[in-house]
Amino acid sequence: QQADIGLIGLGVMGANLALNIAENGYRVAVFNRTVAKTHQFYEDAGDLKDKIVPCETLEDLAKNIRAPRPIILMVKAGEAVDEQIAALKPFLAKDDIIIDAGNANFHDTVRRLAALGPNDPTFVGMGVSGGEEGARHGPSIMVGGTPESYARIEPVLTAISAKYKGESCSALLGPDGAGHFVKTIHNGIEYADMQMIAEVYGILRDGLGLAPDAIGRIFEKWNEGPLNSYLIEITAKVLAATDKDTGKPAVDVILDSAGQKGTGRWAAIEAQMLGIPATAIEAAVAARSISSLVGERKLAADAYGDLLAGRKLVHDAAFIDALEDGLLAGKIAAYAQGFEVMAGASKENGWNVPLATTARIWRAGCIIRSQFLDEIAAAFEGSEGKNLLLAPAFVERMKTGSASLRKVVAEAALAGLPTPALSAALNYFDGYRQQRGTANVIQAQRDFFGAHGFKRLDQDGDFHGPWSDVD
Ligand code: NBP
Repeated sequence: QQADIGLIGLGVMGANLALNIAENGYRVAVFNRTVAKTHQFYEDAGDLKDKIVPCETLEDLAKNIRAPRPIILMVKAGEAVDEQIAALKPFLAKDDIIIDAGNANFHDTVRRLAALGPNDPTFVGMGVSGGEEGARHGPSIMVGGTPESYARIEPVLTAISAKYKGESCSALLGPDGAGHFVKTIHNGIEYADMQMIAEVYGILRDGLGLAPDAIGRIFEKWNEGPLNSYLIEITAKVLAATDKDTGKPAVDVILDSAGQKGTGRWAAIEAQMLGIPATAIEAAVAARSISSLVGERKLAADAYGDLLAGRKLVHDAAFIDALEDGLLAGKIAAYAQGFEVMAGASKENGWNVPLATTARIWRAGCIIRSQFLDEIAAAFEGSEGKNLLLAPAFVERMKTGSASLRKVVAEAALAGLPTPALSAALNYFDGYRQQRGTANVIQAQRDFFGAHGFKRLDQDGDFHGPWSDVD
């Protein structure tokens, strides 16, 4: 019996996705560059073996899938994808669909689609989030492609995707690179969210002198309120864990240098290219870069010493509440930025990315999944194209939440504790709501040194200033 679908790449994500597909009743033909991994995967598949067809060659893989063939590529992003497409093409027909499910840069997805000839198979760029666990039991799936391609793979994607109150977390978000672009911004938002949580952890650790288990209990409590989310939940768990070798809290033996594979940086780069502020995401990327300067940070710590003579913050219930509220306000501003970048890219590329749907398919399965995204989805219903900060429900929240965020950022600054993402979020909010900004001075400076001209508040047209009159 031929398989319903193929999957190439039995690494962490591919193997789990293949088992998920099999468990949902679809027969899946699998191939991996290193053939031994294919056999091992089959041997370990247990009850699901009869739904899996292990293949040693790509020709074998193509023969074992019912035409027209959908084939998921889950290999390392970059050249490996181009190599696999080239190797696979000779065995495929026009109606087949290659689905790149890795973390591709959307520019590559657009290029790959454009490079296909009229008799080549179709190409779909699909972002998958949720890590290993999501791939196995239900990821969030962000698809870029034609409606025809999506219609053909929709049943299997719907079946394997995460469900939020019964609703599938898989959707077609636009043509060509739209799915991979949205996945990139998802990861950028994920960076900002993680960074803001880490900043609050830093305030609790260094500003209030709390131990990891005490901080963990605070996060655990917050997880029952409006901050309820996967990231808060795992942070509480991480803080409660004990290192087996030393008996110390696990977080206390982990080097404070964050890794990054590049998607957060791509999000910041794309935002810059579009000219759309994503300062909380940029701050989060930069914070990871600073974290990696382990040796230099030691030198700087020695050079500057404790500038604030160990100034501690006041530990009371009101400040803990402000941290909770402030973190939520920071999140609102950071998510607003991420959605603005998607709206901008959507406009620029003519994608028509549905923002409410995007928020909906992030409610479960992905790393930033949360109750909060349900509120974002509701805010975008009927008001697509508007900054989240202008949605009435969020205006109400920010009216009070911004005061908490301000308190947190101000207190942290006075105690010498870094809050790059939280303060970026606050500054974005304050800049965005400032009717009379300060760019009048910038325009005057530009006109002074470069005769760039400026607009006036009281007259139409372009003007130059009286700069020659001043010394
Ligand atoms: P792994 O490192 O676990 O697996 C990589 C896979 O790519 C293996 O099957 C490997 O084959 C294959 N591969 C490589 Br490497 N180079 C190849 C080449 N030149 N030709 C053919 N196959 C090649 O990665 P993973 O974590 O499963 O990630 C896969 C994709 O999913 C990546 O794009 C990643 O960014 C994305 N992603 C990962 C996560 C996550 O949480 N890990 C989440 C969301 C998306 P081999 O066995 O022969 O080496």
